[in-house]
Amino acid sequence: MTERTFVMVKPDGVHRGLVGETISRLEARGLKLVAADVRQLDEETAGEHYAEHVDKPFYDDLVSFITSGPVVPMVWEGADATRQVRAMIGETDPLDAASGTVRGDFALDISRNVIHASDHEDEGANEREISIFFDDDQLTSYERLDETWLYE
Ligand code: FUP
Repeated sequence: MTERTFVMVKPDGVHRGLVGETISRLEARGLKLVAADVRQLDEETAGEHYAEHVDKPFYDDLVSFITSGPVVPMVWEGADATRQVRAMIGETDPLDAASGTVRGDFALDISRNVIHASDHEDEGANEREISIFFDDDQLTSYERLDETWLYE
């Protein structure tokens, strides 16, 4: 099913120059970039994004880190985009993330794992997260020229 999913390069990924690498991987896979931005999050947005973790011991560090520098929030579209992207970013803890995934190739520490993507096991997380970061009119609809070669 064609769907949209939310992806964000975190401050460590931006500072380490991994924005292009991340976009390249998703683009080459065939996913379609429909929104992207560079911004620094305020505490309110960070709190909304990480609301499910508010009672966790790592919450304060999480918010302080994600607001500490620039992030690159994006929306990507494609068949089963949420699951496809999650497979490409790897497990939350880089120690468990397979080589070939973004976290498995570029991260060592769970709290500096380069990238966020909506979880396909959390029903509706993709749409909910997209709406925190983008208005509907910021999501661009277009066809990629190679779409006939990406899908049957
Ligand atoms: P993910 O969906 O893979 O980004 O992971 P979670 O939503 O479970 O966690 C969000 C972020 O919290 C992770 F990216 C890193 C951070 N985290 C910790 O710092 N320590 C933990 O024990 C678990 C998560």
